[in-house]
Amino acid sequence: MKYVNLMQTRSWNILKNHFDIMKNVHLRDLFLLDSNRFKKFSIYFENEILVDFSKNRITENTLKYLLDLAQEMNVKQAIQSMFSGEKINETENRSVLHIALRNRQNSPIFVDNYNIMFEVNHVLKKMKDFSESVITGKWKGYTGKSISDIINIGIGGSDLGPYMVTEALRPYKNHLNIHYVSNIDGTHLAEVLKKINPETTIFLIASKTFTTEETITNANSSKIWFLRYSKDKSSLDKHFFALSANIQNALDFGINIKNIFQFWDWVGGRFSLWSSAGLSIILSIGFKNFEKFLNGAHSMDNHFYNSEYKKNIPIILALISIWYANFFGSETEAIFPYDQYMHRFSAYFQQSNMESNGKSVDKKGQKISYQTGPIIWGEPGTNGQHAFFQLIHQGTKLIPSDFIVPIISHNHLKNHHIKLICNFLAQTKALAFGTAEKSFAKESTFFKKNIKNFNQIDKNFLFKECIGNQPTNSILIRKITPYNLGALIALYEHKIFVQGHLLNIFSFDQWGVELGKILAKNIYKNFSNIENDQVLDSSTQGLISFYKSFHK
Ligand code: G6Q
Repeated sequence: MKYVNLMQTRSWNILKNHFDIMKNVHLRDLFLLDSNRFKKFSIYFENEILVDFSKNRITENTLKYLLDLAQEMNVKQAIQSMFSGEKINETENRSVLHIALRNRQNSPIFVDNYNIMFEVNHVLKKMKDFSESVITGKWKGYTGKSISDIINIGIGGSDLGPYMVTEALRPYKNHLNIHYVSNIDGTHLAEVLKKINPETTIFLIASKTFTTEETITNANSSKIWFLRYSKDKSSLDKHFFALSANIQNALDFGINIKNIFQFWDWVGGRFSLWSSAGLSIILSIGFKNFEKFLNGAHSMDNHFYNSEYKKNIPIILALISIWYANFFGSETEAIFPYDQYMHRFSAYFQQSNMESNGKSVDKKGQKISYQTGPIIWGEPGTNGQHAFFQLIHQGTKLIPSDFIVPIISHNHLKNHHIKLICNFLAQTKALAFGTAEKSFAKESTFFKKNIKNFNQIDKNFLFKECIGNQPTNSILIRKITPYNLGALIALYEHKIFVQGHLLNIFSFDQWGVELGKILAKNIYKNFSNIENDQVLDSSTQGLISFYKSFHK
């Protein structure tokens, strides 16, 4: 594929001129001028998901120019390259095929002339059989008891995704207790081990590389802990499983070949929840629900692959993101799920987007002169409203945000859900339109009580006014079902892909993360008095000496 610098496109120049007109336009005026904005700027996905992007600082012209940019940058061709298995992860010489893991049509997909769907289906079947035997109680531990607890040991991509989905789909959960241990801080593992019985627990060691320090350390400690009870190495076969692309390392660790659930180098860690790295999800919600989850993602893949530019949700959301980051200079994007079960959703996409698009060198290896990936953050609503929303309402920063809201709740407590919805509507309305000085005064109980004449000038008005003009996307979902969650995750994955393509960066490597893995290992040598040729800076050396002074 030809690499294009987006700043050298014709559309970029048009957008630059257009921005001069748009930069001071208020959303209030855009809505006053056009009563059809909602209709014009919203898209439905299968009557299950509505994406309303009308509360963005865009006009029909803006959208047209952005879509021209996507066309000029050949986004469709890039999508085809990914879906057909081209090695678009060039710095690691790998295909990027998480879409194959949910390719429910089972159409052949080739990597190095080999149809990978055979292996994908083989592992899926293996996960189905295994999960069913655990859930039904047929799988027995070393003392003959059925399994009650699952511990997933993994970090980053081997933790965040499975944990997020297991939490988001809690209403579909069976009797098994699922625990996630990621941190190398021994506290994480120790606290989980306190709660479980070794006779009825299985350990899933989730690591694509099977070399990650945190995971291997936690896995080793778990093995030692477990063997203290079972006192028999052969009992590991009933309790230890590997979810990995590195079969040899899993075998060396002592895992039985039958207990290895493979995935492949063409599955990026942060996109691996659809692979065997997501086995904990299947154990939590059952294979049938997992299939629905895959189906939802596959439908979104089809939407992404087939829809024309102007109806393509991931493409439009990516373009809007570029609009704010590269023209308005916004540095962050927030994601607010108005659903308590989705409390890890923002954290998951924080990794996904920031690891993918946090780059500063373009595909030709040249230093980039424009903004790349945004900082992603967020917490569930309404909690955030009582915390950091203040800064969005009245701070100095432009913060585009997504509100994700289920229409039907899984829990029918009187009035709760309607109040949640009202809060979401109120927030997106206030963020867009602000509070004009006088109307705020009229609605405020404080002012009603304290100020007889509303027209009276009070200097505090200045401090109470919210200017608005903060952009939001509202993503309404009929219900958070496995199918819809699958589609929603795929939507965001594809948005990240389009952002990366437009920014002309390699989205599927993560050399910064790899650096962290190497650095910590080297420093560990200093503690273990292993000879090494590192020259440490005075700060690091000073910190090490201070630490050591307590451990003499
Ligand atoms: C994800 C990243 C990173 C990775 C972890 C764990 O895309 O590469 O978050 O998932 O570092 O790696 P392993 O699965 O290899 O242990």
